[in-house]
Amino acid sequence: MVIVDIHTHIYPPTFVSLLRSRTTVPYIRAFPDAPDSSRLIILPGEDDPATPSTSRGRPVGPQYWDIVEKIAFMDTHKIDVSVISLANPWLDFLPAHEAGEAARRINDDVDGLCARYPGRLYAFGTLPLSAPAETVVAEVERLAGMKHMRGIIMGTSGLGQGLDDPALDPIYAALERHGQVVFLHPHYGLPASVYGPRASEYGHVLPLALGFPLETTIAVTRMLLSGVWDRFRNLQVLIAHSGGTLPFLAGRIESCIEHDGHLKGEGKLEGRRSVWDVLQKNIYLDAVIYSEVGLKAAVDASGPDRLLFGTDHPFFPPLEDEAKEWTSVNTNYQAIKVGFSGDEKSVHDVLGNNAVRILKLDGIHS
Ligand code: 5CU
Repeated sequence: MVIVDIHTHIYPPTFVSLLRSRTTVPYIRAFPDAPDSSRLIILPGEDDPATPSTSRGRPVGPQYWDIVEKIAFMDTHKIDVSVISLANPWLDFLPAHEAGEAARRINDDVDGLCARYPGRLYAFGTLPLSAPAETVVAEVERLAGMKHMRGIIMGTSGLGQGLDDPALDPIYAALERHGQVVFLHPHYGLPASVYGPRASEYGHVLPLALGFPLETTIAVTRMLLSGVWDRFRNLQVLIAHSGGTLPFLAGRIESCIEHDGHLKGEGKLEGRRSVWDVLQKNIYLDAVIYSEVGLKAAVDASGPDRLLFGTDHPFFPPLEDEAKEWTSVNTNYQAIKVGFSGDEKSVHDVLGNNAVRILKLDGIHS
């Protein structure tokens, strides 16, 4: 049996230097009242000066950037292969004139990290999405020829207007042409007002448990509504966190579309692909959902051959310093075992075989 982790992030050294050079979100720095540890501040709202610096963002250490730590984590959790990806917020924050060069540098850096561990590491590349579409397309083309790259990771903002923006069409076309999987991952959450005035009392729970999945669900629904998969019928998208809430809400989304008088009046219901059809032909889901209940919804929506194991490393580490194994990882392993109890083939498919097949991880045999 081969175990492949397709949801595992890295902030490679070039990106860490960039974050250390910044004073606005996203950035890495030590604070005067906790000078011995650096903190990574990435999410909107994490920079609130009213929050004590020791609970702003998250403590950050070598597990975020040192590939040796990634391999040690893989060994601890019996992971044979990882498909690493730059973590949020990717390059979304860079000015247009810096983004193309930064993407090339970071993608080369990540490809080089993979080369140090042949057969154990592959990667999703990063796109310079604040740059003009031609620059983004050029990086898609370049990534397609790089040895360890197996697709790209991106957030929900696209070129700044979301993933239903027609200006993304040349980029979707290039991704489809090269058969590159898009790993779609949230970052922005929901507007802070929905978390309420007491949000700062609740740590990161509301943005991470609810903001992330709903952001993802809204982004994908906008793609469906704008007909992205009607125009790009072979575009393959791997959605983080088992699709946000998409598997659970797909029926409701489909029904709301079918009952919408405006869409009918505009002729937008004719010939459209249903949400279910797209889920079964264009969408892969990771298994980062921490319970067999959510996992079953994901399997029912897209099928066991489209579900892929992941860990979200280096996020969600154990809170106890001495713990070796990560509860977050073991919870996902357990959900797969329980969710597919009595169906060993599906367990093996989800843990690794699907990733080997879908991402063409050459030379890896189960
Ligand atoms: O803990 C977090 O903030 C995160 C994050 O930012 N990105 C991610 O992929 N997982 C957890």
